[in-house]
Amino acid sequence: MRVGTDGPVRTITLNRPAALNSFTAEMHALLLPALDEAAADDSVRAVLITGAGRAFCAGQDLNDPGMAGSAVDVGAVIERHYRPLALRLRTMPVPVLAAVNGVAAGAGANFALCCDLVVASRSASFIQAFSKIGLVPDCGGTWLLPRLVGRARALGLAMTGDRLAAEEAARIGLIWQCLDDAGFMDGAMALARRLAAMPSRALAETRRALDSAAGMDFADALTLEADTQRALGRAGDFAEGVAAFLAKRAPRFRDR
Ligand code: T3D
Repeated sequence: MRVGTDGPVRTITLNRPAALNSFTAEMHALLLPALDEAAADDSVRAVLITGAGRAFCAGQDLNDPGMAGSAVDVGAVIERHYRPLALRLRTMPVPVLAAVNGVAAGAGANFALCCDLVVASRSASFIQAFSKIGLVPDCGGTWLLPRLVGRARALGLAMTGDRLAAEEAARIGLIWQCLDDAGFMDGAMALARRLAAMPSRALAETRRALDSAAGMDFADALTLEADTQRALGRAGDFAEGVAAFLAKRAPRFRDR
């Protein structure tokens, strides 16, 4: 795995291209601490995750002796690695962007979908590969898929395991945007920099409020909005955003 810094953007590149960046126990042991470290570093205001080579991530490495095979408790693997990873992504204090540069399969697809924004290159694709090996979607897939694209499409994708092209993924709302292959990483980095210049705390609260409201009735969601706005209204970024608007200048957000 490669971890880099581009101003306020922390970049994490899955780096096992020969095996399409599939997850091993060793990779998990690097990935979660890298996210924890980005979360703890106040200079980081956005995280961009991508893959080296022609793939984003092919999910679980089916050859990894530490994690696959009939003797392995697959549920324990999920509890040990994928659950903490998914929860970490959904509680980051800054926005997380998945730049899906190629195929994203199995837990690799849902790992991307756990991120706040997903952009994919036109040649990329998403595969819910689980059904082909006798499993159900994991890494948050059962929760995310129906919420993103509705039950009919979620079941279609999960049961068939068919490849979904990036353009179609954007059209049906599975991801944010499909970008041309040429200049893909520049486009993704430009979006990450844009997010990094925004009020991080408000963006993280936006994610939290949307995720929480999904399990609430309308009245409770309105209460959550009021509570969240009350807290954000007392924070520095709100004062800065209003002051910058009135002074017709660019804001300098600092809260996290
Ligand atoms: O413990 C547990 O298992 C629980 C956790 C489960 C979570 C999961 O993610 S389950 C789903 C696991 N992932 C898959 O089932 C996807 C398997 N891969 C594929 O279906 C295909 O590789 C792709 C559709 C992603 C890409 O196809 P293609 O034709 O572009 O590439 P390829 O030729 O199949 O793969 C290139 C190489 O990567 C190849 O190695 P080789 O022959 O050149 O030495 C292939 O074996 C390797 N590779 C691809 N995916 C994986 C992999 N090696 C290990 N694990 C993989 N998941």
